[in-house]
Amino acid sequence: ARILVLDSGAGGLTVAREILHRNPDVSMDYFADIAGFPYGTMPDDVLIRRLVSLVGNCLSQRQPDIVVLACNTASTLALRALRARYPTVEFVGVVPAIKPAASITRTGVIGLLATPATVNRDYTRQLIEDFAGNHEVVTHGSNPLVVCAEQLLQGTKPDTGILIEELGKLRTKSTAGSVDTIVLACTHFPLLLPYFKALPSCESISWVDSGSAIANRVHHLLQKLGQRDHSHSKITFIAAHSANDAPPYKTYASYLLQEALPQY
Ligand code: DGN
Repeated sequence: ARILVLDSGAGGLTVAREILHRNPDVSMDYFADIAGFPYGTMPDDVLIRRLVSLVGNCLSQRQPDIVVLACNTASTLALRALRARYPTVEFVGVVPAIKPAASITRTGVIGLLATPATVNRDYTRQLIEDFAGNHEVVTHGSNPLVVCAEQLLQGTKPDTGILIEELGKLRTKSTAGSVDTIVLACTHFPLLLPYFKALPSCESISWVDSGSAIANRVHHLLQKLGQRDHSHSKITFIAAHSANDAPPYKTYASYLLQEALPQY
């Protein structure tokens, strides 16, 4: 079975890493829509049209059995439209991990860090209503953190001042107590996790993301589809890019191979 992993850039790599870890012999196409980056500030109707057309092109060119929409901004908006348009494909969406966070928090205050679009979506509000229980959930939509994560893969270390400022905007919103659990609800953000964890103000924070749950879901679907490819994983990188943006395949590949497949 072939799987397609799609994001606006490098964020989906954090999901791809977990998928490869759990399913080492999968054949994967990684699609980075660099020309559409960032999704977090794109109008909803534009983003839906863009995704329906991109996915359509990928389906005809690469014939994936499973499409992982490795982007919270896209999944909280367009999953329904994509499933309706391409009913024979298995879509796996990546959405904020509110439910696991609700089982971890001790202070009863959860921070949701995502893109500006994701924090404002009805889908996200519904997730909070359904799964946060009595806990308080404070949110912050940050585009600067998405940019920091992209730049990190281009070799620029994140500016600690920006990390502190963006986390501060989240944490100061709580009224009931202090945030002890932060949901990384943008697939770019786990790239920044080592830098978040190194901040003195973050020593006691629990960090939650959706990566391993998505990897398990893909594993289950691969078993259901029943086709296995008993060779080493094959990863192909594809990018929608404008003439000025060189697709950073090499960086993507080295990130994935080092982090997910240390035996290579
Ligand atoms: N990685 C995407 C997400 O999970 O929401 C957003 C990145 C972006 O394009 N802003």
